[in-house]
Amino acid sequence: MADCLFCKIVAGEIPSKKIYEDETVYVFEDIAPTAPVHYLVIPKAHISKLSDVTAENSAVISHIYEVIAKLSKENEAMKDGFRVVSNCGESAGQSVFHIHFHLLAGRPLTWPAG
Ligand code: DGP
Repeated sequence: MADCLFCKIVAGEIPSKKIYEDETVYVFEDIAPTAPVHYLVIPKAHISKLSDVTAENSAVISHIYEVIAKLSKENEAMKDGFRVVSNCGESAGQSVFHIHFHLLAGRPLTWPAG
């Protein structure tokens, strides 16, 4: 999508610190980390937000969770636990409208979220 920040990151037009990449998924460090591990896990193909997931495009979401599970086995900071968050819509705090999953670990994570 032409005007999407995360599409530009996937295309390499905007630099990012890559953690993982395969055919359909890209993982990179959040620019403003809130935990020692704060990655953004995104599909390469543009989906704006979680409420736009359908039977036609949901395979990549399932794959995203496989990637997260794989990363959790490889990263010592994730061994004791981690959190996955996807803000959907402005009132939930979504600021970039390319679906993304915050992957957080490396410090005690309190609950409930604010
Ligand atoms: P959200 O507020 O849930 O839509 O999360 C968007 C996240 O994207 C936020 O934690 C900051 C991050 N972010 C915004 N712009 C950039 C950027 O240019 N590069 C990187 N790596 N992260 C960004």
